[in-house]
Amino acid sequence: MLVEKLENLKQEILAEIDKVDYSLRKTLTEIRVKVFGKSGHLTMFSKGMRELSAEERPKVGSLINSVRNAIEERLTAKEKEFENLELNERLEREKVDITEPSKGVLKGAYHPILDVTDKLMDICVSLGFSVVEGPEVESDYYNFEAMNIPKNHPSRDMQDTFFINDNILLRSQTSAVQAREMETRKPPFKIICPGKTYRNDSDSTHSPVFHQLEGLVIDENVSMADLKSMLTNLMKRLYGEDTTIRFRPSFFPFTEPSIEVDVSCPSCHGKGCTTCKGTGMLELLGAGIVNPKVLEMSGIDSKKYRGFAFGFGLDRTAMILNSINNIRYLYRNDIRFLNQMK
Ligand code: FA5
Repeated sequence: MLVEKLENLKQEILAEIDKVDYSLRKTLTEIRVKVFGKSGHLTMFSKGMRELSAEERPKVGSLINSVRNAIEERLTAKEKEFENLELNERLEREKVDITEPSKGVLKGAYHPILDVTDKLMDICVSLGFSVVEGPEVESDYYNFEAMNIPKNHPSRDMQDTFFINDNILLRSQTSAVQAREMETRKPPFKIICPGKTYRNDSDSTHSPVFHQLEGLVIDENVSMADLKSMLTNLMKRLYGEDTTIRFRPSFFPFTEPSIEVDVSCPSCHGKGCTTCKGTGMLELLGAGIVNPKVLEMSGIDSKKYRGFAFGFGLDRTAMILNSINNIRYLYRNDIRFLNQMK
């Protein structure tokens, strides 16, 4: 009786498995649970073995095993068959035609200001400078007073900036980093500091946010000749050997003597236009021999050490390098403009 029941179960389940087609493949799991699960048919037969006599038990036990093996084998074969079908289906769906022409890869590019900053930094590092950074939100002391620009001094007008309160402001020059570094470093040293600067300025060559790169060299015997030769070297390496450079006497409270350096205008190449206000040249940087008073304020012995410093306007440097005639293009994020910079 039991043997017959087991045989029927086997035939019934095998037929059921055979009937399952690919679209109903999940049914296989249901069949598996129905037969082998906790309350599955075969499990119930195994549990019922306890009630059999010692004589019947091995016979029925081996029959249960053979039914289990037969069903398991058929189930596994069917599962394998469906797995293969599924794999083929995926391979067909995800086929890549490697002979198809590519759509092209979109390449990014450095923003002109970042590009020029990197180029200048590379040149300066090759000349032995270390790169340092300072805060953009700066104290009045480091931005002005330590640079020999006391409160209410008229030269503050040249660098009208944005004040957070009476003593905190958005730095108007990277020269603020000079004072910080001179307080902590022991001469001799050579540093550059690139970064954002802010002023209440706005026209085709002035922006309220712009970028500078400050350079400072402190040593025992530095002179104006060293400064001029270093700047000429820098400019020629950046703009090419045939660049026209002009040194002009100027005034900065923190350098004495002071100079400004101009380069031929990118728009008119020296002829004179609205960008350069008819002069044919664009002012690019300020520089000079560090005022001994500034050295003393930062705790450096001005009898033993001298220094020179320079402050590049990086936006103007980028304008000249890429023949850009309005500084605002650098800040508009117009993709048509940026694409031309690649
Ligand atoms: C200074 O800021 C001095 N700290 C430079 C310096 C450093 C002199 C070390 C001596 C020793 P100046 O105000 O001239 O100097 O600015 C330097 C450069 O920054 C200018 O030549 C110009 O290229 C750029 N610049 C100044 N204001 C703006 C602005 N609003 N927008 C874009 N570039 C500017």
